[in-house]
Amino acid sequence: MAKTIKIDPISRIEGHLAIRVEIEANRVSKAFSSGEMFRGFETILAGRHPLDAQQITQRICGVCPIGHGMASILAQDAAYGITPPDNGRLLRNLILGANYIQSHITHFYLLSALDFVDLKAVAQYQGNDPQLLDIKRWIQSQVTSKANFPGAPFLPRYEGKYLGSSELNILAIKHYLEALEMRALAHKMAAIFCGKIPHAATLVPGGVTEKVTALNIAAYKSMLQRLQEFINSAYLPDVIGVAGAFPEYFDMGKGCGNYLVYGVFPESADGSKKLFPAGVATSGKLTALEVDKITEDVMYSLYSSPSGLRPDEGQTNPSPRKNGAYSWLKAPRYKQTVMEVGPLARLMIIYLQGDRPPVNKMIDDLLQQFNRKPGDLNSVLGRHAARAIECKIVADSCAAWLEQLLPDKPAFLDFAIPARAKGVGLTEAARGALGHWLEISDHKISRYQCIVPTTWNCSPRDDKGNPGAIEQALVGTPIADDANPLEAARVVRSFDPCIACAVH
Ligand code: NFE
Repeated sequence: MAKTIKIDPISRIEGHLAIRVEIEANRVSKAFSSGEMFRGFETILAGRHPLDAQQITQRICGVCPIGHGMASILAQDAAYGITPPDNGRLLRNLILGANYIQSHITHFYLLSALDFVDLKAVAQYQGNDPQLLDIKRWIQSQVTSKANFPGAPFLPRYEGKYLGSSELNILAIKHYLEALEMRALAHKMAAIFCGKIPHAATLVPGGVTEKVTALNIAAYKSMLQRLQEFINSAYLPDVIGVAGAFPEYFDMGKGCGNYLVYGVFPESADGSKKLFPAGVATSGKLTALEVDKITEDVMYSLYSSPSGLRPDEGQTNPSPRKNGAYSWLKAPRYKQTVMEVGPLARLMIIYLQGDRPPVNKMIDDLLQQFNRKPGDLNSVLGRHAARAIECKIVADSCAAWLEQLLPDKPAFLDFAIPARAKGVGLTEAARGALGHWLEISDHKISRYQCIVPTTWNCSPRDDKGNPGAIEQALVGTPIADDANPLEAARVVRSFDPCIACAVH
């Protein structure tokens, strides 16, 4: 008989997620992913001035506000029929690029690393690094502490196999501490061009309101160089170190194998050429994105709105006591098929297109190092590696975009808001494909629908009963100890879920 384990809440992610798994013969046989709160941003937006949208939607999340601001101004660009000047396009890339770097470093070190790194190893530390000595003293004091939660926020934890080498553990803990500084630095770097972060002030339809000056280019550049050093000397090697110590995670967390990318970081004036191109890969076959094939099912979601609607006709009617429903997330589908979104999806589209040799080489080198095949990237380690490789690609591209800025030239253009209009803003937030669908009537927002990366990845079952991407990735996961379902937590965290976004 199946045994049920509930991880609720799953910690070290954004927002409130409950995972319920059924275990048979020490493996997950079924999984259910539940977003546990309703937020209602789409409802809040109805009746508002269209220019409120990029401010209000950024409040969906403190981690990826730039993604939401960007989707919102892209939807307005489309509705108003405007295209930003080159400076505006480049500043948008630089602001979003800084947000990606911040988000990926945060995810690996501050959210995921403690799934693999043994913090207790610092008790063996014999060196004289003041930060490590502080942590060592803190760990030692916690052993004898009478506090209610001795060791919080790091302990208690699921017990299981962690990194064995104390040298690697101590290096990783040092990088964990550095990552706190690096994420702050990436935030400061974004704020050079977006005024403040989180919740940028300068993102507007038609471009970006911050000026391009030699001074702010130089400031961004100096911060970017430090971040590039950290990515090259810590982040990438640490992911390789984890892969070397836990190679079995190339075989765990295998998802649906279908990838969806809207495309992001325009590199041509009309936006048609992108650093990460749009595309769909279904079982290894590439096709062009058809936006009107996206729908949202709600049979198992806590909404009374009709199921299977396209987002441009979407509705959000909460129904907290709906029978049989188990999540506040809707279930987005592309051609009624489950899709994974995120850094792995973005790299897989480039890899399958095959026209970017340096990116393919980075992926092939990684696979060769671990004697693995491209299909093995569909795994826990594949997602962590894709995020780290992407972080490097984005940081290096930011350096190139900086060089293309034209100081003292305009970064936005003027526009008029029509009485009636529709616009779709498709971009990629750090966690994957993000779309905002806007409708304006009588100069006000009459409909606003968001389909968010984690809504794709963490969705419940659809109307046909097909489990969502994370639900599928959990099936087959071996669980060595029911009381410490560390393996399941590692699978879920590899997707970098943000439920605050997903329920929006
Ligand atoms: Ni709240 Fe977000 C990103 C968006 S994820 S973090 O990245 O959009 O659903």
